[in-house]
Amino acid sequence: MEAKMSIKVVVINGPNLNLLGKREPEVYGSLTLEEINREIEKEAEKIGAEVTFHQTNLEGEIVNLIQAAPNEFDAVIINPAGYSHTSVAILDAILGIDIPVVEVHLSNIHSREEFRHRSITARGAIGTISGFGSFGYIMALEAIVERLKEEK
Ligand code: CA2
Repeated sequence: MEAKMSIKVVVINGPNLNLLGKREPEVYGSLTLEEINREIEKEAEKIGAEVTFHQTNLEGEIVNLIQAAPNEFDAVIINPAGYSHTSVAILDAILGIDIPVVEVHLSNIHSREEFRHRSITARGAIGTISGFGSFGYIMALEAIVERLKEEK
């Protein structure tokens, strides 16, 4: 019998998201990044996906992670955090890979300060989820699994 292959997804979180749960809970929720990752992992197990997590405060490291993603993974979930609004380098890295990328924001970037309304990096994503807190990562995972099933 052929073994069922699970969909492999890398979750990349950008600068300051290591502070989740420790400051600004009214904006970003009270869960730590570790707790959010456990929630994503639980969902992944249910739907037959495998998830790997990275958090970095460094723009170039995000670029490296995105470039390397297709060697190991079927899709990327990314919250580029503050770099969403500034980083052409991260956008270019996303545009340079041929696996689906979903952008997630915990907060609703459109209801916040004007400088957050535009995400430069989102142009490279198949879709963006913003404003649903940590549940956004779960939605992103489900969207990816559905999209990859459709493509088969
Ligand atoms: O809503 C999101 O997920 C953001 O990507 C979060 C970024 C922000 O710059 C984007 O506009 C929207 C900021 C992440 C900072 O996270 C912190 C968490 C706790 C305490 C301080 C910062």
